[in-house]
Amino acid sequence: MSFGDNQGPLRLYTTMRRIRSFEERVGELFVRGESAGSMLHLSIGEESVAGVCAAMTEGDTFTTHHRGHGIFIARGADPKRMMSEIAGKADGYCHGKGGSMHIADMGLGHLGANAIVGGGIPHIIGAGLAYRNRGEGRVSVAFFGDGAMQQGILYESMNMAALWKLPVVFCCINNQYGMGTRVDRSAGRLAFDERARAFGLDGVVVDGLDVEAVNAAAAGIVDGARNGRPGFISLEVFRFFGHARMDKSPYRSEEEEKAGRAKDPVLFTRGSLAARGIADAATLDGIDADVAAEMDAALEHAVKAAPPALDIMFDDVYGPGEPRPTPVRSRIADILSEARA
Ligand SMILES: Cc1ncc(C[n+]2csc(CCOP(=O)(O)OP(=O)(O)O)c2C)c(N)n1
Ligand SMILES: [Mg+2]
Repeated sequence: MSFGDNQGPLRLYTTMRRIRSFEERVGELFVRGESAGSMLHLSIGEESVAGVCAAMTEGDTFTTHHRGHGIFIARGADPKRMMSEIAGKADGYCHGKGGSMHIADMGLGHLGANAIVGGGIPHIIGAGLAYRNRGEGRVSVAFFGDGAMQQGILYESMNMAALWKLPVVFCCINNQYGMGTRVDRSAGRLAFDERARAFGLDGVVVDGLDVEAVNAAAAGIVDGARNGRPGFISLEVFRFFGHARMDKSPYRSEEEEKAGRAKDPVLFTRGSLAARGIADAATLDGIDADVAAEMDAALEHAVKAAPPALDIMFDDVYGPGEPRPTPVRSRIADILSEARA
C-alpha cells in the first residue's frame, strides 16, 4: 500500500484520513461492546494535528492527553496494535493494560498518554533536559487540550523550558471545549500564544483547517526548539462530537455544531488537493479505500485478538525486586481464617 509516498500534501491528507478512519472504527468497537473500559475520546475534527507530527523527526518524543489516538497514528503507530490496546488485548501496545487513555511506546517515542488534564506536560521537561545535556538534537512535544491551558503545571513547565532553553514544544489542541465548558467560559483571555511569549517562548496560533499551514508553522516552532528556543503552538480546531462516547453535547446548539463541523480539515484538504491538481478524485478515492481497508482490518484484528493472561497483570507495574500485591481472594481468605480462629 502506498499511502501517497513522499508527496508532502498527499501524505498529510493520507495521515489525516487514516486518523479519521481509525477513530470511526474505535467508535464502532465501542458500540459493539468490544472496547476495554467505558471512556473513549475521539479526535475527529482534530486530524490536522498531523501537520505538527510531520514536523517532528525520528527520535523526537511526545506525550499526549486523553484524546491522543490521532497523534500516535500520525507518529507511526500500528493501527492493529493500537486498536488491540483499546480493546484490552494482549498484543496491544501495553498488553491491553493501558487502554485508550494510557498508551505508551518508547520505540516510537510515545512517552505516554495521560488522563490527568495537564499530566503529560512536565514529562517533556525531563526529556528535553536529557536531550539538551546529552547533546542529542532531539525534541520532545507535549500535546494537550485547551483545558490544560488553565492548569498551573503548564506554566511551571513553560518557565523551566525557557529558563533552561530546552528543546521542547507545548502543543495545545484547542477544540473549543473542555467537557461541556466552552473555552471562552474558562479563559479570561483567549490569545494563548501571548501567555507563552510572556514566559519567553516562541508562540503561534494556527487555524487547524489547513494541515499544510499547520505543518509550515509547526516546522518553524519545532526547528526553533531543536536549536534551544522552546515553543508553543495553539492548534484551533473543533471537537466534532461529544467529550466522550456517552456525551451527546446537550450544552451546545445544532447550529454551533454544524458551523464547527463545516470546518472539516480532511474534506478541506481533499478539496484543495483536487483544486490544485495535486491529486484527482480517482487517486483520492483510492487512498480513502486503502485506508478504509487498513482500518477495517485493524478493527477485526482487535476483536479477534486474545486477551492478556491474568498472571501478567502486575508485569511492568512493579520493579523486579518489589513484592507483588497479594491477590484479593487470598487476602479475603486470610481475613476469614483469622476471624474464624
Ligand atoms: C486534573 C483533572 N481535572 C479534571 C479532569 C476531568 N476531565 C477529563 S477530560 C476533561 C476536559 C479536558 O478538556 P481539554 O483539555 O480541552 O481536552 P479535550 O477533552 O477537549 O480534548 C476534564 C475536565 C481530569 N481528568 N484531570
Ligand atoms: Mg478541549
